[in-house]
Amino acid sequence: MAIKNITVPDIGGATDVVVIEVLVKIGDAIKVDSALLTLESDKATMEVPSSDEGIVKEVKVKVGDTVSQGSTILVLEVAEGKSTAAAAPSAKVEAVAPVASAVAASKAEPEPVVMTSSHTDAHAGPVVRKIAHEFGIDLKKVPPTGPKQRILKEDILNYVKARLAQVATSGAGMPTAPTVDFTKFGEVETQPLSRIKKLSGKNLHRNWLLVPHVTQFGEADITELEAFRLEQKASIEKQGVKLTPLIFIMKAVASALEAFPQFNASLDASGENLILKKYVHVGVAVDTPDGLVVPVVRDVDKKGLLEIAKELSVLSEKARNKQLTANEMQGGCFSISSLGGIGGTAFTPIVNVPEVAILGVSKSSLKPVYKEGQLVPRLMLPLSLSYDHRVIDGADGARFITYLSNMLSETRNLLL
Ligand code: CAO
Repeated sequence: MAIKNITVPDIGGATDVVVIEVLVKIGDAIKVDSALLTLESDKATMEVPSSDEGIVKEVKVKVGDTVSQGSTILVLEVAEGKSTAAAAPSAKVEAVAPVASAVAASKAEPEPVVMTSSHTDAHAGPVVRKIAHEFGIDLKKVPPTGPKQRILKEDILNYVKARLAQVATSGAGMPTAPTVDFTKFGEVETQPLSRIKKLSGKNLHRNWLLVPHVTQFGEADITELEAFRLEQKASIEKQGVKLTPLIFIMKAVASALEAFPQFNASLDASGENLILKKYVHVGVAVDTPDGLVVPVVRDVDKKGLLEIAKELSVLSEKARNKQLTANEMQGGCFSISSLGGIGGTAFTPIVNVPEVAILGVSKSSLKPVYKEGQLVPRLMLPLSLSYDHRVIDGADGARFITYLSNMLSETRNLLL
């Protein structure tokens, strides 16, 4: 090992140039061409590279000092035989494009001192400019903390860290949930998620993040509809078909989609156009032991109640037996998620992208309703309409659910 003084090379004849940045500290392992100092003269800023490779033993200058050619910058411990000649006195001062020049020098001779124009908008040295260039950062946006409003290396690194933290909290880069060892609290069993759950989980998560959801709640008086349904039920069941409230709801939804075409639509890839659909295909969420699937009943607007009931029964049976084809789950315009056979009063369904709205149906119940001057028991059906607020305004959401409730309240609306 040998000890060597590293000095300021030829800096174009400039003397008493101010040190505005010291880029190394004791203990640093530096290579030939590593940037050591940033100097600033009246005309320009310049970075001083190392002429040797080794470990920094002592730093002889600090910010604010003035240096000239030959001033000692630091003391370097260099490996025997690795020491090069003193920094070539011929080292040039060049006014060059900062980023390109920082990487252009040959390793065979000391890298020329690089100057940057002091007339650029941001006040920063070549290393900072190189980082900014590589990360596509606009230096004007980086708050400077160096002397004379100079952007230091730490400034640009802090800026990058702050931007990354911003992205993480904005949802684009989701923060991860902590890993917990549940066995610390009691006995546990690990059960892998089904393939369907894994697939639908990803889609639900994406839809939840992508769509600004609003859920509009409503109630339909289905007293008459239920009386009609019970009248028909027995004869229809003889044909092996179940006439549940859901079939009437599908028919009412088809009518509402025709009345409010923006609900029967999708945003195009640019997000700037609405694609209005001239067909009415309705998806129905079906609960299976492996998870949720959404088969699609096509042309609901053109089909009668019995035909819809038959199709839904075939599709839900296929869903539960894992026999649905990809085609039977594609092309939906709007989805219905019915928990009416189970219970609950209301919920907030997640829009099934690229659709723009979904209807949640809960269990109907008898409620006292004030009608024509007196309280009467009516069978009320809770409805929850979630929609994509980028496409549908609150007023239209309320109009859609009101229309739907009126359709369901007047049975003949659905039969005509
Ligand atoms: N209010 C009161 N009763 C209702 C009702 C409602 N809104 N909806 C259905 N019912 C009754 C039915 O009339 C039926 O009773 P009867 O046998 O006495 O006639 C019973 O509840 C069961 O109905 P069903 O569930 O078999 O039939 P459906 O047509 O209502 O639903 C299907 C079909 C496939 C949608 C359903 O079986 C299903 O899978 N539902 C779950 C969907 C789901 O999980 N959604 C959540 C998605 S979000 O995670």
